Amino acid sequence: MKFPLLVSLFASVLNLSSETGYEAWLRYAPITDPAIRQRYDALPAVVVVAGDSPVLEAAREELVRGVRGCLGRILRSTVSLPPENAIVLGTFDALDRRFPGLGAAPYSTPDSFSLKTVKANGRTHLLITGPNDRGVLYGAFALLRRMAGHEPIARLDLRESPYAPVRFLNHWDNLNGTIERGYAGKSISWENDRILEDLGRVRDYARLMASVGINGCSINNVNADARVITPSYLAQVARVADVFRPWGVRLLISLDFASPRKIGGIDTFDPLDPRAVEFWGKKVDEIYRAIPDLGGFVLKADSEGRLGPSEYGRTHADAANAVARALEPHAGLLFYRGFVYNHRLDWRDPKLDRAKAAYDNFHMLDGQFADNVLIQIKNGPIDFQVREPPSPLFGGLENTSQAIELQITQEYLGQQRHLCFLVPMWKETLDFDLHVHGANTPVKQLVAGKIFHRPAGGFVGVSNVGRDTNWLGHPLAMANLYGFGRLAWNPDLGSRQIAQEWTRLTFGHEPRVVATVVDMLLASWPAYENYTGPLGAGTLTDIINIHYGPAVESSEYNGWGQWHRADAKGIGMNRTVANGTGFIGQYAPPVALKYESLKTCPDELLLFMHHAPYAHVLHSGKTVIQHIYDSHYQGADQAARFVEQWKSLEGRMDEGRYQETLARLEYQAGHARVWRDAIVSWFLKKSGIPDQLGRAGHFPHRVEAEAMELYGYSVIDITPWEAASGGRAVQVSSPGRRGSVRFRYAGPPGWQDLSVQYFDENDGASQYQLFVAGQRVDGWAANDTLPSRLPDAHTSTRHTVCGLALRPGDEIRIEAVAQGGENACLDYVEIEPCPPARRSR
Ligand code: GCV
Repeated sequence: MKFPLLVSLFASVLNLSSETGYEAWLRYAPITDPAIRQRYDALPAVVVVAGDSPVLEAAREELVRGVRGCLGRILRSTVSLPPENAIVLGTFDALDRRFPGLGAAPYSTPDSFSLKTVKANGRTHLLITGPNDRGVLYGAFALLRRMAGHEPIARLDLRESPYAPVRFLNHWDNLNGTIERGYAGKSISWENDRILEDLGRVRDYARLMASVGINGCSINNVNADARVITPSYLAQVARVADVFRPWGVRLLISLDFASPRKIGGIDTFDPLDPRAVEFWGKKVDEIYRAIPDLGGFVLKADSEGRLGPSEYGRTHADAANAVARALEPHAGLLFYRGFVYNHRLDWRDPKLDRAKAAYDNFHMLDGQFADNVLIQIKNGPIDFQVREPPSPLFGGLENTSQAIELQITQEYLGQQRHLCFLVPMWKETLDFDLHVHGANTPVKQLVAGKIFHRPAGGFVGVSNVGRDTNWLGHPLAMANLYGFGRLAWNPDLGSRQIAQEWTRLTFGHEPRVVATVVDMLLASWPAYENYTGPLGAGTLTDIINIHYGPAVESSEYNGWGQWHRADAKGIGMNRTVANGTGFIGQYAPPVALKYESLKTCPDELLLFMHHAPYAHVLHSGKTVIQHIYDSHYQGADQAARFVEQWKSLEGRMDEGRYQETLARLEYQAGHARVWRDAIVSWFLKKSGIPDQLGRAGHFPHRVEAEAMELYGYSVIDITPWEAASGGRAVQVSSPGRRGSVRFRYAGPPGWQDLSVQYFDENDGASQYQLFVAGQRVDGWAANDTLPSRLPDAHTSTRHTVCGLALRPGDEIRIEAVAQGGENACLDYVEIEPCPPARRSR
């Protein structure tokens, strides 16, 4: 660090005591700059609430809390208008009744709000109003967001309405407390088949949801356990609904479609069988007795092994309507998932295509669904890959309501170990014009029901926050939850604006921090795409199970249909109408024409739409194969740059979040190299075409572990082979579970960084020590919890020791003690010159 004194002075001015991330964007950090504080001098000291609902009470409490946090002032609460300026909270009706003459002009869209400064009887009041209590609550949060964002609030006259009525979250929490595709600890609601006793965290989560306008949340996995709607569970689930309620969040439940048979005491779940119909009628009435304001249900049927209407030869409309009709009297909604596909496709048949499934299954049923059914459609036609076109089904439903499903939890996108800000990706889909009937029909308008005037519609985000203190594991991942809420409220907001808002609220207003974090956020999805899946081919990860590290062939030769068809000559799915699967024909002509032709298909989706030879020249002027090489090197470099960018913020934020983020970014930089090397090596071997820049397959700074002197170690093959340098690694094989590897340094004398690439499985915590010329220079434990118990692409990781003064002939020795199921596997050692900047410090 160049100016330690300056930085520490700066830190003390900013009061940088450690934060955990638990408060997320609702920190209400003290405003210390007098020029900024002055903006709030005229804020009234009194808050008046017209009405006494729990939601209004939450709004009042939040205002008191926020103003106290930002300004250190405690607002006085009253129920009648005081003889001084006041903040007045209430619905338009209540304000009109209680304080006629204040001039709150009504506005009818549910959940909308108005913030208005009015003059009455010589006083200046700030009115926070809306057509319903929830709108008032959102108005309170909006005011506080402005204040925490250091924006002026004088002479306010602001109105906002949500873009769509549905702004919901889904959770894939299992009743035992685990979370399918959750990467931040256990469920905040469930444990051991019960709802947790202490729902404090659920309450704080509901507050976070409300603060960005989220108004519904399902709390159990779409791979649903039928027991969730049995009486003993319902009583517990109702407790969560009670905690959500003051925050205007309605609870939803995921259903098992086979419930009539599994828990209903009948031998059928045929949606047209009167006994099943009767089951749903009675069951839904019973559920609403327990939770009168239930938002409705989410239903995954006939998908990935879930039972559904196909069991009886019935349609998805039959299935949906059987449940929806029972919901109708209660004004409940049924979210029927469009994620229906056959995962036992014959991979040898070039005409079969999983991407076609959603449209094929639902388009022909358009108009047959009850009005309270929404088809919940994933953003792309496959499954949350790093790059997909919009699902054509968004344009295929004119007489059926729909909602878009976006994934906040980063299943295929780095599982919150990698930084990947998803708002720009979501916006590409939302802004995409599907040209339905040749008209201007962006996805956001279709899903909101604006184009075909549907009664319902909107946005669903798969959240999967967990019990990690900072909710999503990576301190920067909460930008995705925030961004989802903001886009669901207003999809016209820009990615940069959302990134800036979030950064300011989360890390404060120091200009360098804001600029750097925003830059990193905006660069992160392109970087992740660069080092994972090129040109729309898919994420190139292990698709069978973990969905994390590279595994190029895992998507091939099986029925899951995430094929990219890479072979010795080319890569990509031919989805053309002319001679491919015909998927492109599911789009309206202007879109289909663009994708069908190699001339107009955008590079980034080329391999989603076409099978192209490696020598095919892209619009960028590069060949496909050279793009694969270049983008992977570029992406890994970008990931390395994130570390340097972050380090430039040291001392400019609290130590806790600084260090936690740094650790994740350093890990990411190492894993991005694993990705780079795996993909590049695989394509080099498969295509036989060399990298024009000579990088692929050449690792001049690397010494393979299998080429070292081994003591108590033996060589093993790694699966998939591209997960390890040279396809092989070494593991401890001595009965004492100890071993060492050695080699002589043969490079020039000088300052060097030495990286040990090893496998940190989650079934042990092996110990390593590094010796250089007989001197112990470092030691560490392989005690991370990466998502595999094998030495593979998910566990390959890197430990770097910087600034070693190496001399030719030095013995480099690693001594290891294996522990648990882990065999202290080593892949290679890489020795690279220290960057000059670091050397000079
Ligand atoms: C909840 C993907 C995920 C599954 C998930 C499924 C779905 O296939 O890998 O874990 O199941 O999507 O969305 O239903």
